[in-house]
Order: sequence, then structure tokens, then C-alpha cells
Amino acid sequence: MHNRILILNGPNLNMLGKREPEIYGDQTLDDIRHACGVAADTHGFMLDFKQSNYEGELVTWIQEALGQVRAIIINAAAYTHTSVAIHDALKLHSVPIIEVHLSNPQDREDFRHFSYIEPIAEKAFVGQGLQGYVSAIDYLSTVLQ
Ligand code: CA2
Repeated sequence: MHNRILILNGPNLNMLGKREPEIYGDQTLDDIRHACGVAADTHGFMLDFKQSNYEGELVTWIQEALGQVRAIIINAAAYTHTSVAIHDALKLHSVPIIEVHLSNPQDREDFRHFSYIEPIAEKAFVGQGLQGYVSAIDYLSTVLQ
């Protein structure tokens, strides 16, 4: 539990930098992992940074983090808009949940407007690309004493 933060990334985010740079930027998931590592070091957080294309794997990781982490930052990608399972798993936690999106889903197709994460997230950082993840870590450093 000691100052550990879990960052979860959902389906297709492993493809960042390869397609659709006009929407998601040209940074890769490894670039984001690196920037998060630097921000975490700055604030004295230990980081678990994970990505999966499988809903069940994300649910399992959220369950396994119970009692082990001080906060969860999640970009659930397309599962944001579909997954009651991820919503239910996150709801098991009493630690802060922070929602992150590279783009701003509200500025895109209607089917991206609803988020199953939003009702349980303490805060969201959207439309800032990689910086949104860093801002989420910076935010946690102010609320986690
Ligand atoms: O803006 C975000 O971060 C999203 O969570 C990204 C998801 C999308 O379904 C959400 O509505 C908003 C999609 C991630 C797909 O990433 C790709 C990366 C490169 C090429 C194709 C997809």
C-alpha cells in the first residue's frame, strides 16, 4: 500500500503512436509510461503501469489492487463507454479513482459521451494527451498526504 499508485490502460492504447496521431498525438504508451515514472519519482510514488486489451484482465488487476494502492488512475479506453464490470470493480475501492483520456470524448462521437467511470471518479483529466496522466499524478500528490 505504501505510496503505490496503479495506472491502468484499456484496449488499443498499446497502438498509440502507430495510428490516428491527429486524435491521440504521436506519443507511444512507452512515452506515457516514462513520463508517469518521472512524475511518480518526483512525488515519491511507486508506480504500477499496465495495459490490457481484455476487460476481465483489467477487472482482475483492479481486484488485486484492493488494499495495495493509494489511488488508481484509469484510461479504460473504449471500455469507458461499455463496461459495468470495470465500474463495479472500481467501486470496491475506497481510494481515489482518477479518470484520464488523451482526447476529449465529449467532443467526439455520441457513443463516447457516456462514461461508466465518471460516476465513481474523484476527478477527470481529458483532452490533454500525455500531460493528463502527469496532471493526474500531480493532483494525487496534493490530495494524498
Ligand atoms: O481519448 C482517450 O484516451 C480514449 O480513452 C481512447 C480510446 C477511446 O475509445 C475513448 O473514447 C477515448 C481509444 C484508444 C485507442 O487508441 C488507439 C491508438 C492508436 C490507434 C488507434 C487507437
